[in-house]
Amino acid sequence: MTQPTPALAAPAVKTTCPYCGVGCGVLATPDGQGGVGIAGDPEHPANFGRLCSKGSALGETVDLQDRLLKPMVDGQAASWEGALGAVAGGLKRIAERHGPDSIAFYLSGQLLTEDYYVANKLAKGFLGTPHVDTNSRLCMSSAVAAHRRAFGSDTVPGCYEDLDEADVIVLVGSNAAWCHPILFRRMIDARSKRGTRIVTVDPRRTQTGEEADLHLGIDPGTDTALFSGLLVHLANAGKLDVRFIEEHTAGFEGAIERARQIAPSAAATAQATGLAEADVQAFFDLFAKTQKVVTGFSQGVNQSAQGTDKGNAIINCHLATGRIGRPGMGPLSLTGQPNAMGGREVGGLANMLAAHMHFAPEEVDRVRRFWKAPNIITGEGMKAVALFEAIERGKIKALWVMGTNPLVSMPRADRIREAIAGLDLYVVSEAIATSDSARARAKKTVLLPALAWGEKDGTVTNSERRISRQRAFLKAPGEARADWAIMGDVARRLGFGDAFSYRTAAEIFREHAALSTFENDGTRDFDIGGLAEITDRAYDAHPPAQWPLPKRETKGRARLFTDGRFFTFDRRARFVAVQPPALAQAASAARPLVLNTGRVRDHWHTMTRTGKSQRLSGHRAVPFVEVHPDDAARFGLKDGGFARVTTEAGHATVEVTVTDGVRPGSVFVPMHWSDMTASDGRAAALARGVPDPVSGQPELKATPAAIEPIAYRSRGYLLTRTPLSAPAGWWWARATVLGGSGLIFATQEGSREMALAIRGLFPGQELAEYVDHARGLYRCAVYSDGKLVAALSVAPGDRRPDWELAKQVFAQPDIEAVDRRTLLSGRAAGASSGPVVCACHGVGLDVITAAIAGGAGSVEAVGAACKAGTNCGSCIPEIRKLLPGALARNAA
Ligand SMILES: Nc1nc2c(c(=O)[nH]1)N[C@H]1C(S)=C(S)[C@@H](COP(=O)(O)OP(=O)(O)OC[C@H]3O[C@@H](n4cnc5c(=O)[nH]c(N)nc54)[C@H](O)[C@@H]3O)O[C@H]1N2
Ligand SMILES: Nc1nc2c(c(=O)[nH]1)N[C@H]1C(S)=C(S)[C@@H](COP(=O)(O)OP(=O)(O)OC[C@H]3O[C@@H](n4cnc5c(=O)[nH]c(N)nc54)[C@H](O)[C@@H]3O)O[C@H]1N2
Ligand code: SF4
Ligand SMILES: [Mo]
Repeated sequence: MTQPTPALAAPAVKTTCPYCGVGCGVLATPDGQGGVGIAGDPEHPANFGRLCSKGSALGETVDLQDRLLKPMVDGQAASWEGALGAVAGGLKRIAERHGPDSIAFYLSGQLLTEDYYVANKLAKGFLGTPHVDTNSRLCMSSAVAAHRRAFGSDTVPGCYEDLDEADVIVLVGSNAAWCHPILFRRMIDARSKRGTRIVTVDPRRTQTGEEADLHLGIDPGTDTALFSGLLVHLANAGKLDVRFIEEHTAGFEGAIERARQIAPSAAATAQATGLAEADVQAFFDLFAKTQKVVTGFSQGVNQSAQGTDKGNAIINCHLATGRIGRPGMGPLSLTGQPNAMGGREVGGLANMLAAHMHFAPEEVDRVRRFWKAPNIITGEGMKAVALFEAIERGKIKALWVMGTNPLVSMPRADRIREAIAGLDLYVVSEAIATSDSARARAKKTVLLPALAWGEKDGTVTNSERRISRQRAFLKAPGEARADWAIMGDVARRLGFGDAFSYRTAAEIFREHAALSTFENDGTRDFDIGGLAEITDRAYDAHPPAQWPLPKRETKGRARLFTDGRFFTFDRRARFVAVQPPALAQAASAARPLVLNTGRVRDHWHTMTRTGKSQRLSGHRAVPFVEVHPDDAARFGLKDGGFARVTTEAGHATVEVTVTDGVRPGSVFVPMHWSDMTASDGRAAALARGVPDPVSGQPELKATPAAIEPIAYRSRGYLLTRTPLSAPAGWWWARATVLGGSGLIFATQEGSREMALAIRGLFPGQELAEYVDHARGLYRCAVYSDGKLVAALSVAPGDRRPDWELAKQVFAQPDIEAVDRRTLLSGRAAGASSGPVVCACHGVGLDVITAAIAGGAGSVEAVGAACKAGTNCGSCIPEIRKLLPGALARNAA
């Protein structure tokens, strides 16, 4: 097990944020009582002391509520002995009866490198199953495939400093303002310092698009046309780097020929992408005349049925201009998860072996010898979508899920649940007992309690190839153990003890580093041989470092391909002739809309962690669908009302947000809500997930969908000190509030029935009520020993509940008489501050608009007036949008 650092009066521990791929350094100061103070690490080169809203709120997520603290077998608490025996025994039996390839692992880009390494080694080298895939398949496998096609290796050529030094930053399919906030602030800083221009390419006008100098709101899925058009323009305008193309690349002729077929001119590009020709021309000119261009790309590119081609269309433009491997320029894949890159390094994807090696016979042999592996696999395994289909067909009998929640994140998630039910053995390594995937059941189900952030120890690699330490600063709670240690015990029970006798994370890291450099000699990009003999002490103290870091080097390299030499056999990069956009999502009468899915600012994925934070739960409290005003009119939807969204895969019922930020014909649903946090809000149940033919990454941004309004008789909210389950038949969403838990609900019951129901829920307690059944209104505050324990408000179904005021009152248990009146009247003595914009200081919309009305004319002035935006800055784009003149700065 890992060594927890002493908890009492401890100094700040340097660690790394467990959320996005920016990989910010965090200073964690444990308070000795299980809590922790959080600050940005001023010395970490990813963030230099800054943290976004999610990072800043980490302290609110380390409590033990809902934690899985004991192993469980078929719903019963079990000893470690019993649980490990069930896992090892089950795996052995299934391998003997059906062959090792009836066993699968589904891993995660949130595992530490050490955990990931052990899982991969156990499965691919010792159990002998190739079916090891990871949620990174859903995240950046198209970027991996595009890198490999272009560079011969999965290499991110550049680094964050390139963003500081760029003159133009193009963000394709990236809402960096919300998803990579600290990097986005670096981009905004570059704009203030050197006038860097920011261009966004996204069918939605997100907060990132709002901040951009030029926003290109393309038709969904048409990126290959845009970048083909750009390649043609660069050629026609004489902007090619002919020498670079000749000396360092191959395949230009085929690529340009194809590009000319797809988008021969700016006019044709405009036609193919749905953009105005002037905008296309402005983008082409800007790109052509600027040497220092970084093109950042994320899920609008990767999560696409043509994701790999989209990536290569972008890389083509950088190769054609020689803009790669030099400061301030290059393609930059923005990785999502904290250790997406570490997973690639160990070979966690089904089409990789280990340490950036694949399945050439000499590679297989090399890894076999290094691991002394008795059962090394010789070819690729199934990728996530195919893997779950094989589970459904009964081909896979045992599945071990680690650090991911596929019931909420895999496309066609309803089918995933059924598939799992048919497994002979389902093992889940989890930190949270109540996650949807931990609550699923198979013929035999084993839950293994994992250490979580703050308790575990190891390394993660961020988007710029920088390896940073995550360090433990809290005691291991309950019986939770490190994922690698759990796997080591299973391996021992299977008879592989010698190869898995690790006692520390450092030991695993050394082996991983040694493999990276084993018979490498510069043939493989991933080489951290310089760390292969790192001592335990040096590992503990290790500062963030970029790879490659080969033997005899002490400092990692910031950039690759500086000499124009790549990892293909002839050392030349490859242009790729991409396919024209396939408009697979062409509207049908039954499903006339295109469903896009993605993220909100303050939640992380399936909310098992950010859902614990009241600060982070304020910004968006319920699952929603964004609809353009034209579509709202067309389908009879009202802002704040409800809609049922249906696709061939499933359905969801969510609140409607009418906004012209989405295009007509396109709707957006966030991915975060699960059965744990909402009655019917899972975006993954809706996504159809057609895989990209090259990478196997499923399309999560374009599923044909239908939408219809749904009406409820009543709506309201219920605040309680401890979470309460909503009765069956309610629509509900749960959010953490200060001092307790909140439900926002809608029902077909009237205020009269609701009044009866609440009395039934709190028998014998003191109820203060406001009743006006004639108008469908009922409010109630429940007191126990004079302390406020619950508050309920019910109103007719056409009113969106506003609970900001009630939440403020509920925050303290001993409330004043005025506040008692406030709860019942629904009106404040003071005013409600409106929906939260600034999560750090809890500043609401109404307070910010009041500050602006009072004369605050800039982000800084708003900050001075009400503190909003003065801590992490994640809300600055939203504040800027509220300022007078915000609309005026939309020009190119
Ligand atoms: N707040 C927050 N931040 C996160 C995460 C989180 O859960 N919450 N998760 C992390 C992870 S794992 C990831 S992978 C990243 C994802 O980070 P992003 O990729 O920035 O986030 P998404 O919201 O998934 O999608 C980005 C954008 O792609 C757009 N898009 C859809 N279709 C197309 C298209 O055809 N072309 C183009 N050009 N754009 C399109 C969407 O409209 C959306 O605005 O975020 C990371 N950071
Ligand atoms: N519709 C739609 N679906 C999507 C996406 C989308 O944009 N749209 N995006 C996709 C992308 S890019 C991603 S990355 C995925 C993310 O989807 P998931 O990986 O499913 O989401 P998480 O909530 O991050 O799941 C991590 C799980 O690991 C648990 N956990 C936390 N710490 C530990 C630990 O130390 N050890 C172990 N064993 N478990 C731990 C958490 O409690 C949680 O249940 O979703 C994908 N799905
Ligand atoms: S940008 Fe925010 S979520 Fe991402 S690593 Fe930094 S603090 Fe964490
Ligand atoms: Mo991701």
